[in-house]
Amino acid sequence: MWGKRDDMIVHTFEPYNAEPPRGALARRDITTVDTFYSRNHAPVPSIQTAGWAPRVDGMVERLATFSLEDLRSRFPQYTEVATLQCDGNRRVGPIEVADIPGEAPWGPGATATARWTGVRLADVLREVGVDPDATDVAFVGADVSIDPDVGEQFGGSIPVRKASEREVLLAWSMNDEPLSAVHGAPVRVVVPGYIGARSVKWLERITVQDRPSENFFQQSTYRLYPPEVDPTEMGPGDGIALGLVAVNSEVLSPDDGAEVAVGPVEVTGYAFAGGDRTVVRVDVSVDEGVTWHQAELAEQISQWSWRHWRTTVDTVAGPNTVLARAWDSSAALQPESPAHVWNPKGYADNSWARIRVHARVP
Ligand SMILES: Nc1nc2c(c(=O)[nH]1)N[C@H]1C(S)=C(S)[C@@H](COP(=O)(O)O)O[C@H]1N2
Ligand SMILES: [Mo]
Repeated sequence: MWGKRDDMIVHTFEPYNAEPPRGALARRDITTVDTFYSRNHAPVPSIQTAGWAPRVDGMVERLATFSLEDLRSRFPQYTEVATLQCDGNRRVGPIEVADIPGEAPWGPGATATARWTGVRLADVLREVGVDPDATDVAFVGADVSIDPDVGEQFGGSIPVRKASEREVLLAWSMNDEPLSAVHGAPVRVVVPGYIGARSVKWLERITVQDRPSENFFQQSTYRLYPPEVDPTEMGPGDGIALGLVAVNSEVLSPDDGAEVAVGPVEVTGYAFAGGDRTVVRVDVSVDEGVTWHQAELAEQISQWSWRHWRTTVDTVAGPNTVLARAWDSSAALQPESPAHVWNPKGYADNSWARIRVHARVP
């Protein structure tokens, strides 16, 4: 379905929400398109590229529309390797702490990295002329939520300052192939370092304005509420708007619950730091965090990408727990447990990675 591998873990078919098993992400800097998770709030819209031309409006000197051909021919083309991470990534952790009704139990697979090609949003904004009093750039996609409580197109915004950075793209290509329908064709936004929700797919409209987007998906979802509140009683603008991604990591191999041979076992995983931070260290423990040792970090392939890591741990016969925790370039460290980060919608679980393996004596 949607060009994805057969072993995707499908949370819902319509809208399509699916992630690969963790092992499928292991050891590869770039995630193949068939393995890249997909997160959708509405049915995938069918868009004819001919006739499609997103419009730029709001606090600009010149209203404009740009077809795919306009974007390709009028602006220089750039490629960025960037990781996308959904804020529901790893929600399965907080769900184990206390139930989170109505939210899918995403594992660690709602994180993936691609090579995105397109034009810089900054170049497009320069072309239309941004009012100096503008503070935010809002995006709207073509997909309309089927939830009667929502009933609007997907959208969200980022600060003008971020929108003017070179890494933010209007992309038509993923891993050197044309963007597929489920990933936002003809053109999507890619906002490296920000929660996946801001990388709006099926881009239809860009509005320069003096406040954050009023869209449901900016004001009423992707908000961090305090643990004691009932999320159904929250209104637009309540809680903290999620934006920059916090440092996070996961074990990718062996699989959680795997059987391994007793003795040395190779452990691999990813670590990711949002904003313009990078991963600088990953620690691994097999004694519940009493002692740690540093994993070997793979090269940072782009400022905006995850970093893979590997190490060898010594397992003892029977059950073993493997923990991992990453540090970023601001010296931020992952918090210990999902209980520490629990919030009523289960967003932003960046607690220590924890898997169990069973070591067998041959
Ligand atoms: N138009 C539109 N854009 C969207 C979404 C959506 O539902 N509609 N989902 C967002 C969310 S929450 C995430 S995490 C990413 C997922 O991108 P992907 O499906 O290409 O992996 O797209 C974002 N952009
Ligand atoms: Mo997301």
